Amino acid sequence: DDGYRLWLKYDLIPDAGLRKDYQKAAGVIVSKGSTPILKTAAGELQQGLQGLLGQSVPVVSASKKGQGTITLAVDATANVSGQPLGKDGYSISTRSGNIVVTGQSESGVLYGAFALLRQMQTRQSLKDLALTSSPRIQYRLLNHWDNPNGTVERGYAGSSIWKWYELPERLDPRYQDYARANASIGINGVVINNVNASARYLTPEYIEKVAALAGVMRPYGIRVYMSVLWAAPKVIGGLSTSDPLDPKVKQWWTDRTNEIYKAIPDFGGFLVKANSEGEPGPQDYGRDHADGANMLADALGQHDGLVMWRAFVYKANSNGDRFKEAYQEFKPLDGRFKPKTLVQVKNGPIDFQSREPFHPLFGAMPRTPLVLEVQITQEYLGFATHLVYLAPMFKETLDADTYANGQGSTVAKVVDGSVDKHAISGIAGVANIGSDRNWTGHPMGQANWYAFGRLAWDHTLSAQAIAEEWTRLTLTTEPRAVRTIADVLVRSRDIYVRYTTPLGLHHIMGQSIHYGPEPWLASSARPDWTAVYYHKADAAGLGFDRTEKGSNALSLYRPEVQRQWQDPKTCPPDYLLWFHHVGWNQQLSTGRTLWNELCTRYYTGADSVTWMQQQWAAVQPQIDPELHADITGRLQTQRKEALWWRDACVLYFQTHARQPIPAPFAPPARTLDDIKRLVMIYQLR
Ligand code: BDP
Repeated sequence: DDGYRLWLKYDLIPDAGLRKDYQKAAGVIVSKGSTPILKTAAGELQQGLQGLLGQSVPVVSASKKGQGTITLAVDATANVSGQPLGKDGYSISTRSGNIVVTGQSESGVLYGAFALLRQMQTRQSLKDLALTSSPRIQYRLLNHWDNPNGTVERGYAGSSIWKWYELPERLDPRYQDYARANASIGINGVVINNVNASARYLTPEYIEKVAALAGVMRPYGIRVYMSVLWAAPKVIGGLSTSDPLDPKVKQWWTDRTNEIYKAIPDFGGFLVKANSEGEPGPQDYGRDHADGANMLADALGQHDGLVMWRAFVYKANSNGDRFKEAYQEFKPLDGRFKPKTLVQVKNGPIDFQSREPFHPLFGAMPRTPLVLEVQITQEYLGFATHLVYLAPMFKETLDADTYANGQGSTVAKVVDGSVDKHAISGIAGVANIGSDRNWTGHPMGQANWYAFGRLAWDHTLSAQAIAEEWTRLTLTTEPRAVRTIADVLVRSRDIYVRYTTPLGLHHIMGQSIHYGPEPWLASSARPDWTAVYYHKADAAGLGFDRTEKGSNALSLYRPEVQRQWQDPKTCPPDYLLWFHHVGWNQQLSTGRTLWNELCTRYYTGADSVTWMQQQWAAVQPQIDPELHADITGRLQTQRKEALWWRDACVLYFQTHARQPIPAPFAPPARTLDDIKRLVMIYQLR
């Protein structure tokens, strides 16, 4: 198994009895309608059933009595619970022995068809089906950080899957496989290029190429979006300015937008990174983010498209606390954004670290719909080498309570629009997909793509349930192995945090590649790109004081949230060093001193990788040999590197704490210099 088929394997169901039941139920498909998306739904169902049941199931206009029939139809009212279906929702029911899949829209039918296949893939009964499901978030997008030259920013699975030099004439069959994988988990939009955008995509030549991709995505209910370079009017438009209030600039964007919609009538809209990390933006002309976003919204005019404006901003040479910057820039703009403009906010205030407190903008901009942006690609979580299942991390943010509108105003409910009654809602995941045969480099990275889609659809699903579902679809249906693997998945992110950044440490990774430890990093192009800026280790203790005695970033949260984190004695250990500078000998709620707790977490975290290896070894008989060997090898690397992280961090922090490694742990056998050399090698050009 080379992993190419992802969770859509559709191998023949070995249990002959079960297969027979399914075969009886799936004699023919009756599709009420023949639009492209409905055709896709019927085609996908046929393909899946062919594999699972080993029988070809015809699509007919009407079935005969006694034929097990699966009916596909758009019907917003016909649902099993008596509730009207939400936008793009579906329901699957058994009526007089036949299966009926209805969707609120064509896309809903397609999602229902995939859900029905999932029932069979996970060996559920098809008798008395009564499933209803509607997405809680309307725009469920992948963000590709893919460049025109084929590289992928922070991508670890080969190069970009888009072959710009072959488009629009040649359509790699992979594009369709990509679309079906996304549609099967409810993803309905794709930003095709990096937020550090090239102006190329706005030229007629590239619009044609993007249009060709859109043509492949369309029958799967997926719309394409573009990241745009703010300075494009200057770079390719021949204008002398990109000032959003300049009439010529406005006209230029309006013309480009019209051109795009002529080629791509269902174009999704624009994603913008502006005045961030050196990217140009409206502030270059004394304007603000709202001026920029609104100008693009005007350019979109009557077209059905969105502007997603990113809040990932921080100024060069800021002396304060980077934690606060996005909040300070964006909060005052609340209420200034035009309809169809959303502000896209990363899950945490710094930058996709392995654990961050939720971004304080969630709940702070009630008049602006906020898109939650998470990173599926593991930039700060071990690339495609470490097994880290991200659903627990996504859930941690989604379930965090902002208290914006009283208790229960979770980030998920801010994002899905229910807290502030927004008509539009969105969520974005930075894709971990590349040209590797198995799409994601680490085979288990597929689970992160999958989990993102499932949570974007329904944020109330648990990380555990998704892990089990994905494992059954992808690796094995044997119950014990499923339990073992799901257990490893669910615990993996916490294990990673323990051996890399326990207790709320953050941003102590290798500076140029963001891989491996570099807590000693003290000078860089900007202070907030160093590690010491964040951990603030000294002879007294460790951690960033963000209380009122320090940067007071804590004050950006509601009082209820502040109360959870403001006292170092009661602050949960996972967030401790995010908000406090804690004495080395300070006793924590765990009963250990800070120094002892820190060492304990590094050591037990690294040892837990051995546990993961053992668990993986135990399921070997149930797993495809090629796949098993692949992951076994990666786990060996992970163990080796967990030991680097452990040794680097305990040895480095020891230079400040000046205490021995506590029993029962053995001090590292190597020196800090040994480790520094290793880390240097990895960052050599
Ligand atoms: C950081 C990445 C950088 C991205 C940036 C962003 O290191 O490559 O361009 O985020 O989100 O995490 O814009």
